[in-house]
Amino acid sequence: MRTMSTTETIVTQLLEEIKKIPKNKNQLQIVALTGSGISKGSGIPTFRGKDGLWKNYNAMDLATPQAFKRNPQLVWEWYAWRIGLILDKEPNPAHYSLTKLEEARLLKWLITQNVDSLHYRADSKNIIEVHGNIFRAKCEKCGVKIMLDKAPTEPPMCACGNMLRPDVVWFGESLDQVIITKAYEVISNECDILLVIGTSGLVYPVADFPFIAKDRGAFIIEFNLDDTPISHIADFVIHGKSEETLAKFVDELLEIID
Ligand code: BJW
Ligand code: ZN
Repeated sequence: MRTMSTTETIVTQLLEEIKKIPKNKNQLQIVALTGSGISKGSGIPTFRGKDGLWKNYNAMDLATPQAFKRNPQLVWEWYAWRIGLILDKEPNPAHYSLTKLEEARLLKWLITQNVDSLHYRADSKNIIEVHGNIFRAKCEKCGVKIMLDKAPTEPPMCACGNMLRPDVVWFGESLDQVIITKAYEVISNECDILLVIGTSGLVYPVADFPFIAKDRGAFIIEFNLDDTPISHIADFVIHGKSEETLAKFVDELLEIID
């Protein structure tokens, strides 16, 4: 692992590594894996750490199917509060830099654990949302899904009479089979360079993705404030706020790679 303070050095060294990949620029496949740290610069709290959501709220009371069964009103209140908070915020330079990288045809896929839609609002296209979307609600009885454009004041109801639930993945729940299969395929077979941005690497099965990519020969670059359980397998770790470091990294990469 090489920890860098300047992205210039990293980009130069990365280019040396890219030259070793037996592919030309058009075939190069960069994949991004994002977590809540990428949205911190937009003013959206992360889950863990000193200002994280789990400091003030108990995950087991709010983000499990058992919690929803016990007290759906409370769970909806919490999600409605978060929806309101997110609607007030905008994508930051880190989100936009991934859009830029995709428009340059270098970023092939963006796998996100975030439910906040900020990658969509930044106009990224090839997004795989592995933990769902906070602006979607679903009916567990009849399967209907609806979009929410504002924070609900009451738990939303389905036309079939059942209460809808947030369409996000809670602890102890399986990830959507089609989505997770696609994500594994991308990580295993369509990834030369993996950018791991703003995730603690603690939540499975996504925490395995960097390890799978590494085993399959991908080059790993991590952007985070701190070291994580992923750092020791990363080829480069760029410490700092991703809204600053990632944007700088992408600009420099695009300048040099053309
Ligand atoms: C910055 C920054 C800045 C800050 N710039 N960086 C072993 C194997 C497999 C599964 C398990 C296992 N052990 C336990 C499990 C079960 C569980 C799990 O992983 N638990 C762990 C906590 C141990 N996993 C599950 O239950 C999953 N389902 C599953 O595995 O099904 C099969 C199964 C079930 C049961 C048992 C065994 C197997 C489902 C996981 C669903 C996670 N859901 C949540 C909530 C989503 C909905 C919502 O938003 O309300 O997803 S929890 C929360 O964590 C959210 C996130 O997507 C996820 C990851 O968090 P993330 O994004 O990494 O955020 P943080 O806060 O952890 O980290 C932020 C990072 O950013 C930090 O590193 C900062 O330093 C950094 N940062 N500012 C750059 N400006
Ligand atoms: Zn229904």
